[in-house]
Amino acid sequence: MADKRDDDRTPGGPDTGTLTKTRPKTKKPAMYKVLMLNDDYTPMEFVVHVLERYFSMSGDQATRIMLNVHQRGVGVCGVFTYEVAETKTTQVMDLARQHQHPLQCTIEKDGDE
Ligand code: TYC
Repeated sequence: MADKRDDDRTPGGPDTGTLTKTRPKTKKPAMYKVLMLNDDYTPMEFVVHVLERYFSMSGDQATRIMLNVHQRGVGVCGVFTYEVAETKTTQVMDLARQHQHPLQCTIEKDGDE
């Protein structure tokens, strides 16, 4: 014999309810790329130093990124939350200014999140 509850599955019957999907309360923050721009005057060693110091790159990694920027005009130093990206950009620009190098960094919203 069928369970009595099977008969109750009619619209408005006792088993009717609203199913709410539980959404995680945490949302991934938007991410931002720190871009470094090429120029004709900033010494290569300075750019490598900046990449090691502010973007925690190894010497090899920093040299590769620097040469990439030198050849292509622009390159990605890393992807961070907005505040971190902004802080790093400011730190790089401040150090460059102190050394009177025209090195430029910019921030761009990361597309693929
Ligand atoms: N083009 C510079 C030179 O020949 C080196 C350089 C590389 C400068 C990367 C900026 O973001 C940069 N000295």
